[in-house]
Amino acid sequence: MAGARFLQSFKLTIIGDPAVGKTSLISKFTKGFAPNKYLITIGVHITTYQTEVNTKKINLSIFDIAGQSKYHLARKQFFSGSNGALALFDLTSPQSLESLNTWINELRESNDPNIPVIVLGNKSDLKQKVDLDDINKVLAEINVSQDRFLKTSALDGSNVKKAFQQISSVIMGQYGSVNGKKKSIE
Ligand SMILES: Nc1nc2c(ncn2[C@@H]2O[C@H](COP(=O)(O)OP(=O)(O)OP(=O)(O)O)[C@@H](O)[C@H]2O)c(=O)[nH]1
Ligand SMILES: [Mg+2]
Repeated sequence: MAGARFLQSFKLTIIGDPAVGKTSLISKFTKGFAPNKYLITIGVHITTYQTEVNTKKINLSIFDIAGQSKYHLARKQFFSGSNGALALFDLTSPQSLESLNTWINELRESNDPNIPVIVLGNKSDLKQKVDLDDINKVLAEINVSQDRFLKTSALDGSNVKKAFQQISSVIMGQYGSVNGKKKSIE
């Protein structure tokens, strides 16, 4: 139909250790505020959100994956079909940085191995306890370039919009159709 608008949908998966701030980051982005206490995610929590890349509207299904190891077995089925990922660690937790390797490997096993990934060092409002050298080392190990790393804070909102904008834009570049004929909404 001439003049019809089209909405493309993508699956964005959020990964990282327990308590790094995945749920808080999504809430800050989609609702404008982060919960003020830790509510452990069980299994997976899915939020749909409409955003824009270069004036084109896109629909994101944001999969908030539980970080706790007891949900490990269930994870792979949630990874499947992801178009992109935000991989979080906590800037106050060296252990959460080390864990990124495992998270990324699992994600790539269940997807296009070239799936776009942006790494976020979250809790930038707190005193950082992770060395930049160690961050760069892990980025090299997981084959993510340094321009795909951002420090964020779900608490004060720093770089939160930028993180979702950047991953949306890379996803569109990699998986978006040229004329937007994936899904008609009119
Ligand atoms: N200071 C600070 N605290 C944060 C930030 N993001 C999250 N938190 C706190 O960290 C704790 C864990 O946050 P969640 O968002 O629930 O963590 P999660 O990664 O979803 O954890 P799981 O669901 O168990 O995988 C909560 O107490 C949050 O308030 C941040 O940017 N700065
Ligand atoms: Mg959570």
